[in-house]
Amino acid sequence: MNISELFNLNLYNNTMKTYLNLIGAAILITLWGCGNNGGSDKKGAMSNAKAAEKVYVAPGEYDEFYAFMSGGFSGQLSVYGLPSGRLLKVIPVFSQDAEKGYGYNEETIPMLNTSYGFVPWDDAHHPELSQTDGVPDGRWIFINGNNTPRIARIDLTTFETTEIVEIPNSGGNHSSPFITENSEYVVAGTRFSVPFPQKDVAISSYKENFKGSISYIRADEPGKMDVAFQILVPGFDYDLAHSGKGKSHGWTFFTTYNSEESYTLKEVNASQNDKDFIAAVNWKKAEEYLAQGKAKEMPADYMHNYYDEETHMATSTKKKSVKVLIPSECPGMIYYLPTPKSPHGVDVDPTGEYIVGNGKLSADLTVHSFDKMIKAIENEAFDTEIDGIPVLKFEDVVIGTVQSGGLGPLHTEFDGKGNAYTTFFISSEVVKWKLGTWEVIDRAPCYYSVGHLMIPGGDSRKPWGKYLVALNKITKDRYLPTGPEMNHSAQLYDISGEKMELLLDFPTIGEPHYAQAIAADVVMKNSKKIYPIEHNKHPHAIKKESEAKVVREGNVVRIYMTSIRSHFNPDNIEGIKVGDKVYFHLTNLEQDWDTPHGLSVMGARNAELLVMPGQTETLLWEPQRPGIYPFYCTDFCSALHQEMQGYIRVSEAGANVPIKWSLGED
Ligand code: K7E
Ligand code: CUA
Repeated sequence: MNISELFNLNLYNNTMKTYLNLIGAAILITLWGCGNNGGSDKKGAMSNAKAAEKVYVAPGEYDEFYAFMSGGFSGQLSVYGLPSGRLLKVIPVFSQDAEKGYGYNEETIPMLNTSYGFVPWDDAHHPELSQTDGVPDGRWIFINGNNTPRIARIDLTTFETTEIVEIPNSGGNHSSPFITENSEYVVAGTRFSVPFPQKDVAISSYKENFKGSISYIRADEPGKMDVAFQILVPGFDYDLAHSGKGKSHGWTFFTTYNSEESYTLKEVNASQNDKDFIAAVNWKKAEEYLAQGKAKEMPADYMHNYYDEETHMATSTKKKSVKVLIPSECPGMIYYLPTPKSPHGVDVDPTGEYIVGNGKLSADLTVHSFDKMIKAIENEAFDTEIDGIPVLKFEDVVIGTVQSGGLGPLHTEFDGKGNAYTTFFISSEVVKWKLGTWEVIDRAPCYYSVGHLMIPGGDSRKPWGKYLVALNKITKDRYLPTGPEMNHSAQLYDISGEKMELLLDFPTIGEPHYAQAIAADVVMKNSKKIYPIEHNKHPHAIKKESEAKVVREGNVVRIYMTSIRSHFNPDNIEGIKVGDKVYFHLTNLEQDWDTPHGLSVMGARNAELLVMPGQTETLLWEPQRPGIYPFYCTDFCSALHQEMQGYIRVSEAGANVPIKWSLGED
């Protein structure tokens, strides 16, 4: 929701008028009431010197945490160090990235294949670290693509995207990819309900034809990500999710809005019901039904793309069907927990007992109890049933309400010391409150309009609980102006004491909806430095310079090329003709850490290659005009980097210049 939407809503809906006027006022205060950021105004930070000391990481020293921030509409994942806020890397995931050649070179193009063909962009919201026993284990991080529903796995030994699976029967993969306690599954609920399976119907037939889907994606084995099963659910919007932990392991909780099942002017029509739901899915039960053969095999088109680290190559496999479970045929598999008005985030505390619903149009937070929920289910104390899904009674599941005094709660995380921290978008603040007593302990303003927040390990069983990062939607005057577009902004707070203390602002890339962080030592000890050349199984790899060659196969020319400081082999090539498809298969023979070589070719309608030590990558070039074309290394690799260059001669289509290649000879 953005501000203009909120104001528009005001025009349309009288019943909400008073409330929204309040919202409008709060926004005005938030955005303009704080005034300009003059040099001496510290805006909530502790004394500059004290804060600086807490975020200072001396030259050559390491940060304490890796933070992984979603790139939102950049489609990528960025890696920051905490507490310094230094950008360490941008990992391309769903979008082509010219810097690394991702999605441009032949090896990674298949990563972006979907059932719609090559889709070089997505909107990435939620990074989610793999877990063992409910604790982030540093093996992988997953992230969702919202637009063309997908989930990606990033391997944290290489910090590369290694797997992407498309989610069929979904429209807007938002409640994703929240993980189960031992990384058994990542989940994917559809934000937009659509016809299931897809078909051509009148949009006004929504209630009859549109359905939601909740998917469980097998996640614990690299290369084997697949939709294990889907649950067909009513046509609501499934917004966010979190899996249970500890005592609630085996369950996942999904927020829903639009239980009205409206399909137009949703800002008004999907805000009518006083309560929507949290869907509680017993996935262990679903597994039982699956084993009993209760699932229907339904046709579905979706892609699974996997990057093999030994062949240095991604392949796409088309999948043809999914297993679908129907709630009315699978009693005990799913329940609805009534939750005030259009909840956004749903967050489970480290003990697994408290399920926090962040009702974005409500001022208060609603906390449900897992134990109470189980008791209500055992007593069959149901209010009603929707499409075979029992609806529990609100008073049977609710255990507490946090009277926050804030407006527009979105997301909650935990510090592992009995405290919860919730973001309030409209009143632009983080509120700290106590689990069990529900009392507010502290509040800190955010600059401005915070969405998610993140505490390292803050959605796991064992949060590190030392820092909190607020991920803000609006930047305005926080940095030097950069024209109409300002980067989004993150703010780091020290939460080790009773009061939150603002330490640092830093700009981010794209829109970091959510982030996760992990203690650096868990990840860095497994970080790879090179790809051993002897393990390179790329079909067009060569292992030494003497194997360099140029081979013509009809109008396809394959250049088997090597790079090592400071030359390519070969560096003179002749016999290429207009109309040829030229493949540069470049193997980087280096076996030292941080010694990539790049390759670019004049006029190639492509990006560079950036080849890591021991890796092979391929650039496709279709020369259009005769002439002499330089190519060169793009990454300043050595004292003689500028000399790392060569020439290719391109002749007319009908020419009879023979294929010839060389390095340092006539
Ligand atoms: Cu709240 Cu996409 Cu998780 Cu943005 S979402 S804030
Ligand atoms: Cu190789 Cu620069």
